[in-house]
Amino acid sequence: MRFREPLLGGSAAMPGASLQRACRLLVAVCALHLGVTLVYYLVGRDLSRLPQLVGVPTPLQGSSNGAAAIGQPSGELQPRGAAPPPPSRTSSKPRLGGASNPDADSRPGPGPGLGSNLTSAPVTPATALSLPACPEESPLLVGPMLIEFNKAVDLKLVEEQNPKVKVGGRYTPKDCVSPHKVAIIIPFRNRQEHLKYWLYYLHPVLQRQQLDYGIYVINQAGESMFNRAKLLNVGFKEALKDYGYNCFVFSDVDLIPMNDHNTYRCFSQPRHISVAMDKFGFSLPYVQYFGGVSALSKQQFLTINGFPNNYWGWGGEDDDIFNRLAFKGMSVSRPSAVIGKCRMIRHSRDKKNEPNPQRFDRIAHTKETMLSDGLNTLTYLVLDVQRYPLYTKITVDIGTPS
Ligand code: UDH
Ligand code: NGS
Repeated sequence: MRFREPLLGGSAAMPGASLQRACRLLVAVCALHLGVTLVYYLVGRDLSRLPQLVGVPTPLQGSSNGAAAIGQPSGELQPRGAAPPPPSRTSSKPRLGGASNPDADSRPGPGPGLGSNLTSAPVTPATALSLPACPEESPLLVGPMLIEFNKAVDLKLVEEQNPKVKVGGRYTPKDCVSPHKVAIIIPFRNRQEHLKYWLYYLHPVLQRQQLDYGIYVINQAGESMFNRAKLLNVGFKEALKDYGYNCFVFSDVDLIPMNDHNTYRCFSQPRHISVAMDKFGFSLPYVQYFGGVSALSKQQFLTINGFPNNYWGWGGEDDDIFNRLAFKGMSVSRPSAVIGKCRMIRHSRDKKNEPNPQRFDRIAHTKETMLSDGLNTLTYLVLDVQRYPLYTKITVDIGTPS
């Protein structure tokens, strides 16, 4: 009989040789087990990093700035100040905005049209869980600001000066959770120079105010008569498809606050923000005046059936909105005339925005018309959505006077 050579020398015939072999086998199995465990550990670590590399957040990463909520493209990874990325076009096909229940449109999650690819993920970013609530008044405010319109604005520089603003003009405070999820809606047509000033002045202010905000420029397509209030209705509906905004600030493009304590947020009553405009000698032109810049919570806006759709041309639509609030038993909240000072960029009257001769008759009938003219009868066609670094521009066909 021939015995195998022992692995570690010695004679197989020695007493205890079988025990020795068994021990060696056990050590070998243990080593193999350790090796396999190590390999699994290393592979597991690499796998957990993969989503980050391809721009997909892991469940725990989320996005503390909420930018993912608006379908932030991979271009965001580029350093700011690099070659300007083309605006991110999220929709080129016309979409019909119907008179559907606005609440239905605001639901997060997949849905038709723009909402399906831009709606925020219905999860709270994990980072937010450990952040404190933002204070009632931001500690970052500076008070009165010098506002002037004598130097041209370079938007590229404005981008560089506001590195925390994400594509589409979205910002979320990093150090605290803001209860104010504000969509700022700007009615627009052919006022690019004014828009540049607005972005230059407002982005720093809104960040200091610690708001969770997004900027929406609602651009009226075509040459027909301008309709400010209808554009604002469109902004309300479209912004809600992006994110769970709970507050809507409606701002003319040519109005700039002079004091950052004038917070662009909502209050328990509808808020009038532009209460002391330079062109009115820093006071109200009349007590019911609700034009320029105002803020309504989502609920306040829904309660008045949104804004009227049938004020074509200049004037009266802001008075109609005031009437709606009054008929629903609301009052107007305002800052003081000192905090509420603001400047308007001087300009001549726009073409196709001449005074509306029907406005006096219309504001005399708000009580009846507000039920049948508003969010429940709003129709429009979205022609284009562009996500610029500092704002989202939605070009829309709102039709012509009927
Ligand atoms: N708007 C545009 N484009 C237009 C018309 C209006 O973007 O062609 C927007 C813009 O945001 C503007 C807002 O709608 O700030 C309100 O426009 P408005 O014309 O009703 O009000 P505004 O105070 O001008 O800008 C009033 C007439 C100014 C006449 C001045 C004569 N010296
Ligand atoms: C009122 C208009 C409002 C307008 C306000 C200020 O007369 O729409 O003047 O206008 N109401 C009517 O015409 C019924 S402004 O001086 O800013 O051009 O907002």
